Amino acid sequence: MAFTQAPLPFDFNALEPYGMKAETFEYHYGKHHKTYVDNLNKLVEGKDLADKSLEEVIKISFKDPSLTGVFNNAAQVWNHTFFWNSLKPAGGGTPSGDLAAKINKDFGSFDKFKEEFSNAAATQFGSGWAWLIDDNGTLKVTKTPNAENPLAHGQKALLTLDVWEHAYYIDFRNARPGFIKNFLDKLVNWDFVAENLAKA
Ligand code: MN3
Repeated sequence: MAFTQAPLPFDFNALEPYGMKAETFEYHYGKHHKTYVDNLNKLVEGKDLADKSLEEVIKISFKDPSLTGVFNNAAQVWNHTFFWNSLKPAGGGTPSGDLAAKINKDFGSFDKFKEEFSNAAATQFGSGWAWLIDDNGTLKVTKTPNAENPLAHGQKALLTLDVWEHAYYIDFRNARPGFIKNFLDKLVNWDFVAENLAKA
């Protein structure tokens, strides 16, 4: 059974009032993300891996140096779907309820979380991802290079930001810090983060 690309959870132009053009999604969803799905399907065709879940493929291939290509594409399929869900029109601002309390407890304050997340996203050298994760019950900020993700490390992802240059070049050119600030101010889907936190 082939892996499929999950639909984008909003229209291509839905984030235009919030700093991200339709053109970004035409390329990032329509070309980059789609290519990872197509490459993954080619790499696992006719193999046992083709019948496993995407999450299983990520965990298995991360531990096997002969499956680096499979890992890179499988993880990028998963990471991008997770990233689209981390965004919403008129998002950003502050979380509420249990999630807000947990952030305050584990980071000291929401501003401290924002500072740590911004710093991780800005200092990931080259391509990669910034994450908010649940690591055995404690919220932490991490960053990963290239396709690597919390799943591969046995951690639960709650929120991500793609900091590959293709993620921000159309809207922010080379200015990654502007992209990070815009994400936190206007785009974070805190409902998605709260749902992930509540999952077993
Ligand atoms: Mn990307």
